[in-house]
Amino acid sequence: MTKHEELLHMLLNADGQFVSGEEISRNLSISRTAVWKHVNKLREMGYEFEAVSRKGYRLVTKPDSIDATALQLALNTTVFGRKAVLLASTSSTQGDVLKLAEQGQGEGAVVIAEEQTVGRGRFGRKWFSPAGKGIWMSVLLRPDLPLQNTPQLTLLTGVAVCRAVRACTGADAGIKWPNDLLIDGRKVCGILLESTVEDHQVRYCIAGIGVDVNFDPGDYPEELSTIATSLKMETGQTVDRTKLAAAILTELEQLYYLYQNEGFGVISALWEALSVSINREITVTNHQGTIEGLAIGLDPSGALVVEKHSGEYVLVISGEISWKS
Ligand code: BT5
Repeated sequence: MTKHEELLHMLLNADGQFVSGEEISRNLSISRTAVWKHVNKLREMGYEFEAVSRKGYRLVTKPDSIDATALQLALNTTVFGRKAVLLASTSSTQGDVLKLAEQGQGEGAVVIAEEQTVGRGRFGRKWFSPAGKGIWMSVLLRPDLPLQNTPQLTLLTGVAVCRAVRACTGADAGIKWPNDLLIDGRKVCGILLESTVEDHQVRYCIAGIGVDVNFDPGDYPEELSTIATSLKMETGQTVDRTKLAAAILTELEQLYYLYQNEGFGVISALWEALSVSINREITVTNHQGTIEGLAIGLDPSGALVVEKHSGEYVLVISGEISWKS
């Protein structure tokens, strides 16, 4: 950690209380003048402090944007997010991570943007990603996997985001098969997993995660206003996007290593426990047509098992599901 990161760590840990200049200078082994210089460096990064003689410094506000230093301090990972590129604006973080992957960047590298101008969903759909309102993030994965198992990574990513959202905000988020997080029937997060393949083996995957964090109702365009929601709208609280991004990456790393060591079974059980799609009468629409039946659970490969009204079981690996509310 650099000195200003250490200083930030101390002030963040003080939870809004004063930390004396003397204590900072002792802990960081720097002079009082150097403390002042590092405080000013943090001010330039958007942090605001109250400085009172004989009391010291108190952190008053953090920058509104997702902050690189605070992200590193909040991460509880060894690899995921340790290489992080933070951008004010980009077309899509998926494309940025693709470039990193092609340059040979290692697993766990992340691009997070304040805004995406051409954010995308599945099947060429658009993902609305206005500045400062959400987490628009892509993560590079280099799993040793056959192509047919990549849907498991979509499910794993959904579990990671759902756990992080619940832990950080208390919101009652659930997973709609395969890739949406819903709160009270409205979409709060979408996941897009894209894979690059060679000889039926995955070269790398890019897990794209979009979470609507601090939207107010008026921030949505009309077509999303009845189907989407944000964590702020659901909890009534502005959510610290940096902490939430760090929590997502921390969950993602833990689950990803668990998956690599123990296989899909444990991820599948976690997914089923967080799912809002299981035990529902659903309609599945995909390129093969439409299927109606009861969603039973996941099979060992990660496909959704649906019991049709005829009693026949079908496995669904891609598509869209819907149900009557
Ligand atoms: C998804 O697709 O839900 C995947 C979304 C992935 C977005 C992330 S952000 C970081 C990374 N970079 C990208 O460019 N993408 C990834 P799908 O299941 O196809 O859902 C798309 C549909 O969700 C749209 O057709 C809209 O109906 C709805 N939608 C669009 N923007 C939304 C938003 N901000 N919140 C809620 N719903 C939205």
